[in-house]
Formats: sequence, structure tokens, C-alpha cells
Amino acid sequence: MQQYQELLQHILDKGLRKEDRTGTGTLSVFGYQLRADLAEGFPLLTTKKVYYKAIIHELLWFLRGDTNIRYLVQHGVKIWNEWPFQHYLQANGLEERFPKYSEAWKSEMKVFVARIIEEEAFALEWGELGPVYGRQWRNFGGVDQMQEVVEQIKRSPDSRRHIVSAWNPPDIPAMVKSGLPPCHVLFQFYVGEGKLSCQLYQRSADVFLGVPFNIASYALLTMMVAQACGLQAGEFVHTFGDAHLYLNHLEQARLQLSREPRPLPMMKINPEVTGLFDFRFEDFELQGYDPHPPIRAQVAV
Ligand code: THF
Repeated sequence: MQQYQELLQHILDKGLRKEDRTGTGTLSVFGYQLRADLAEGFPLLTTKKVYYKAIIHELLWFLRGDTNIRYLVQHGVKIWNEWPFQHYLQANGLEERFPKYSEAWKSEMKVFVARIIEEEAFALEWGELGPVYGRQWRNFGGVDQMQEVVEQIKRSPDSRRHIVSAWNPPDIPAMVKSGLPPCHVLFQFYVGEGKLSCQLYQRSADVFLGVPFNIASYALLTMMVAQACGLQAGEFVHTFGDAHLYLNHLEQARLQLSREPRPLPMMKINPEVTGLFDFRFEDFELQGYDPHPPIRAQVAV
């Protein structure tokens, strides 16, 4: 993904210094686009090791319509833990005892996650992110957008209305309460020459930590929807609003820029699965992934 390296460099060169909700500070650009031809390989970064199993589990979790982190933590996926944990601290007046990002905060988060796994009632109360992605994809005011978009693509491939929106204005306050309003706001499918492409509009993008996940996630979704519609996978087009590097990710970004991209891996999907909601974790196999070592960074909450 040479294009990702170019985006990192572009933000380091041209990014404006901006404050943000999390208090971390960013370098930010507005408006940018990446494209990946899915026939050239699976667009998973090779300039750092990306924990792609989390991406598969997260996508299956969205497609289930699930919005509780319990399923994720049961499958070893930690990427959504910070938000319900921070909400739990806030709601219980514990923020001063556990200052954000401190060692005490990190160890208390482990206790919190253990309780989410062990105590169902606790998970129901505190593991819920509100009506985020999964809910909007599968039940936006009663509409199962994923089911409908698959039927529409099969019925009228040339339609210009193959849209799924996660941005549901009446539901935004409930998402703010315990999690986040959607960063990947809307996506559109397009069929040309028997190939299915997908374009995502992402309003806000954490380019170092989130974007590698987001690219791979939507690339995989495109492949799954293509298979469910009897089409080949075409391109994934990624359009950004505010694309930023947090100030505590700059050194990591420079380290990553010093590395040479390697050949892309291939994602093999069990060809027998034909329903979008029938995929299981075991139906995916990543072949030939040979990345540089991981690069650690703190996620901004
Ligand atoms: N909030 C912020 N600040 N950044 C984001 O990327 C982000 N997301 C989702 C929702 N809110 C966000 C959550 N997605 C990681 C990756 C994706 C995330 C959140 C966190 C992360 O920490 N990745 C590490 C560790 C992965 C692991 O091994 O568990 C990494 O090194 O990749 C954007 O959709």
C-alpha cells in the first residue's frame, strides 16, 4: 500500500495543527482519497503488522447487528474497549481515581473487561455502545440496509442507489453517550463489467491506528458482498473528511515511513458461502502475509 505511505507523508508535510475532542491534538488534512484494486491482493498494510483477526471478528460483529463489546472481547478483540470503559468510569464517578491513560486506568480496564466476559448482566449494562454501526446496518428505523442492498445489487446492478448509511441523526445523542457517532458514515456499491466496487465516506480518520483496520475491513466487506451477489470484487475507494495523525503517533508514522512495502497477501474466502449473513470466522484464510514488526501506539479516547 504505497498510497497509505503517501497519505502519512502528506499529513506530516501539509497537516494543520488542530485540537480535538480527546485533548490529544492532531495534524489534520481535509479531503483525501485512496483506491485499492482488490484483484491485486488484499489491502492489508505490510509496513507494520496489523492484527487482522480483529478485523474479521469486528466485521462479523457488525453484520450480526451487534453493538455490545461482549462478543468482541469473547473473541479476543480489544479495539472497542476504551469507550464503554470510559463511560463506565464517568457514570460511576471514577474518573479522578483512574486518570485517562495512566497505569491505574489500564489495569482497571482489564478488570472491567474481565467482568464483561464473566458477568452477563454487567455486560448488558456496561458493554453496550449504543445504536452504532451494527444497529444502523441491520435496523435503521426498521430497515435492514445490508439485506436490502444485496437484493438491490442482484436485482438492478446498474442502480446508483446502492447506499448504506450509518449516520442516523435522531440516534446520534444515544451514540455519543456511551461510544462514538460513526466515523465511517456512508458507503455505496457500484457494479461494472461484472465487478463490485465500494466507496466509503469516512468523516474522521485516525490514520495511524484506525485507517489500516478500516481499509482492510471494507475491502473484506466488498469481497463478501460480491460473493453474495455472484460478482467479482472490483475496487475499494476510500474517501476521507478530516484525516489526521494524533501528535502522539508522529514518531510511529515516521518509523513506518522508513520501511519498504512488501507484496500484498491474498484473502481466500470459502466459496461455498453464498449468504452475506452466513460467513463464519473459519471461512477466511489470509495467505502470504509477511509484514514488518508491529508498531505500538496509544488510542485516543
Ligand atoms: N477512535 C480513535 N481514536 N481511533 C480509531 O481508530 C477509532 N476507530 C474505532 C472507533 N473509534 C476510534 C475503533 N477502531 C485500534 C484499532 C482500531 C480501532 C481502535 C483501536 C488499535 O488500538 N489498534 C492497535 C492494537 C490492535 C490490537 O492488537 O488489539 C494497533 O496497533 O493496530 C476507527 O474505526
